[in-house]
Amino acid sequence: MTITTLPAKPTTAIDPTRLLPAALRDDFPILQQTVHGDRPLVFLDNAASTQRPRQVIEVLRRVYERDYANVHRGIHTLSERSTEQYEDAREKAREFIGAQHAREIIFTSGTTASINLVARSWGDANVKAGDEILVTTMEHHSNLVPWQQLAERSGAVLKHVPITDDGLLILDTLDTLLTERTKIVAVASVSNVLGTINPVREIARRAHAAGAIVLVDAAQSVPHLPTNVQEFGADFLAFSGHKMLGPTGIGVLYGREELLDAMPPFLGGGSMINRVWDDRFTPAELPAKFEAGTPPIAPAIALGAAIDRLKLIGLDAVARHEHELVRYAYDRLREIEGLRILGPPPDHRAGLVSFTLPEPHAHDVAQLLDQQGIAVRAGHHCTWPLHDRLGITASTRASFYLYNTPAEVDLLVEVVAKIRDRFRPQGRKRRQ
Ligand code: 7TS
Repeated sequence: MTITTLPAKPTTAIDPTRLLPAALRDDFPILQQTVHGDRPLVFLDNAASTQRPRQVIEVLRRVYERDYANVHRGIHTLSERSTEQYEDAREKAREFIGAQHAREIIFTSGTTASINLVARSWGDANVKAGDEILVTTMEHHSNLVPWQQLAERSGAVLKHVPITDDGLLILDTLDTLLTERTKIVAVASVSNVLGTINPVREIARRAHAAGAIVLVDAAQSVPHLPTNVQEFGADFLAFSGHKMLGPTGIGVLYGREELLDAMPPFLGGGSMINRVWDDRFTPAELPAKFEAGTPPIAPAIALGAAIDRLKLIGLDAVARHEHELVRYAYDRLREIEGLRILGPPPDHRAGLVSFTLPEPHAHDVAQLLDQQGIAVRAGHHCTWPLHDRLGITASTRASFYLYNTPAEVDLLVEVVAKIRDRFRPQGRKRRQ
């Protein structure tokens, strides 16, 4: 087997030199509140959506108060300002993920829209009956259902790379799963439930050797780990602004220029055309070809501001900070009797940890945590097949970002331990 689980090193103490400055947190007005009376808000639901710093909120406000107009249309001052800032944001996104050309950056409404664009446009043009689409057992529904729909439309076969009980991809299965009929491999760079960091570069190398292309669902990695599409060998890569300090309604599809060039437009309408006649049209050049209608102008510009912020802090430093928190959380949560952590040890995972308790149900755990001011997510996290594979119906997830602190992890662990104790079967209550 290519991947083996390393034993976790029980080094529970936090190394403060690996943490980001605590003052960063002061930039996030929303984190400065109490909930349920006097409980300071502990926001550990960052894999669902992160919060925005003042710098991003300020840019949104400046755009709407001073610069806003539709882009690529009017010959007037505000339209020129908006267009320039919108295209600047595209350039920032390009640089952030190491793409070669700004025309390879398509603004969408988010990861889901980006993946659907590829499944519809590239998929319908390239995938035929009997072809194969390869995904993994740990995909978010956003990187699964569009491929199921494509398989349904085309008659292609959907296959899955399986995982170990520890939530690692079993890469040896690629030997048989990748065939000359495989057209595309769609894989998450980081799992939103297991936290597993997948070996995307290795998967891409093997997919390319088999003649397939690769789409990387980077919703959970671009905000947290340094990303370079060329190092990944990604043909397509998708991510969302709202998971990386930016607004909702904005996301990115990166596509290799020659693939995007050959693809038919997905949505039709304004902006995506070169010329229209009564009965036909010719499409615009990239990236406009895939940006029909009025785009999310202010959100795109604010995503640029979020990228500026992340670059200033440094993605290496963000990754180090989150690794320290997740390692600490993993080591401490493991000490709670009966608690099952989903996914691999910290060395293979990004900054989140999902778990189950024998009692109570994950939703109740989340509700009890909320009463103490701690926001987590519970449920299947849009990964139903993964939960089936793990033999569970729901889990509770704590997901970290650059503003979280070791003290917040301590509180999480303390409250989870209390919940566990309170729901222990009668007669087996642990002595305090
Ligand atoms: N892919 C992954 C790996 C994700 O984690 C998510 C969202 C998506 C795609 C979809 O992103 P969207 O911005 O288009 O919605 N994940 C989650 C989550 O884990 N909890 O809420 C949303």
